[in-house]
Amino acid sequence: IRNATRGRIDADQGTAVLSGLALSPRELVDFHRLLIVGCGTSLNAGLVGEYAVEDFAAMLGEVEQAAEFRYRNPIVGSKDLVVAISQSGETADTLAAVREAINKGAMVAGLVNVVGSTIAREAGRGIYLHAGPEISVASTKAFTCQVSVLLSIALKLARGRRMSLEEGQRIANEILRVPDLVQQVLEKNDEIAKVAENFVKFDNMFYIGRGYMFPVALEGALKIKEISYIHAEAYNAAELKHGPIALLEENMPVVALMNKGPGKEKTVGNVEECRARKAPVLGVITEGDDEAREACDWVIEIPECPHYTATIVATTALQLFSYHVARLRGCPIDQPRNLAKSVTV
Ligand code: F1P
Repeated sequence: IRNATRGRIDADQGTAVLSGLALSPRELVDFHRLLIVGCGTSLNAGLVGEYAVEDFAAMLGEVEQAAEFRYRNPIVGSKDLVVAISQSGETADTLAAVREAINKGAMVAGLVNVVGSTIAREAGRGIYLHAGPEISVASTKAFTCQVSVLLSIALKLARGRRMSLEEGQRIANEILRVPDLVQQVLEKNDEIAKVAENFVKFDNMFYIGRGYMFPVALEGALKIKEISYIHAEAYNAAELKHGPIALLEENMPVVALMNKGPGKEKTVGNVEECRARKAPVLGVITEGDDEAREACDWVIEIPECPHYTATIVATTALQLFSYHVARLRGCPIDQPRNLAKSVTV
């Protein structure tokens, strides 16, 4: 994370890495919409970006599945900045979305790990994440760095539009706390491994969260699917009532993102509804939050932080949780079956 943001975030300048976007001052304030495309983990990170752009900068953000983009004649043009996110920089669907956006006259930037990759070259402008190569097939640190940079972009856009210097600096300071908060989560490794023991026997899981915690639920479910082969679905917590609730029973554990922040009380209510239907619940909660703890069967505690940075902190906890479930189930964690590092067809 320190690398991705180069340790330098201040509210007024944004980060050094943002210069890769190569937006003129006029383009920076003029463009109408930040449209983010990606696949898999990169798509989930993009959703955090959409939320942050609308939350910080009050401008139109949108995230779209790169794999759908070219099949639906999307409306995109010169007033759009399209940010294509890809760890490998080679994902075929994301590359196709880049080409579609360029053909339609949009400004296109890549957010990639791999220097010189096809998306980086064709996008023409962009930001390298400096996250280093992913050793395992499933993306982990790429997500962390993608979200760090997306938060920084949102902050930069906010400063260009409406946000005061004080407010901007407050957010910048929160982003700079993230490496230490992540370190605190990593130090809970043994506790998380213990919680994971309870999940080895399950074949299905739900993940729920609302607001910024919804993309975290999506990424948590993706990681457990990819490396432990447990079928998992993520919903925004309110959506649970609109169908999925029919599946709740004692063999359908629910991972609930209940850390302190907007919507937490409502999510605690959803957890009570799950447990009333005998579904066991693992809560990701804020340290010392007894109300949330009592609502759950098991908890993973994370340090207190705003929801926008909790996207990284809570995801790290869920990555570690998935790792231990996969390990206990005897899965080949770094080389999951059927998955390729870059999906180039
Ligand atoms: C996208 C992605 C990864 C996933 C797996 C397959 O890759 O879906 O998120 O973990 O590696 O590819 P990328 O476009 O970010 O390289």
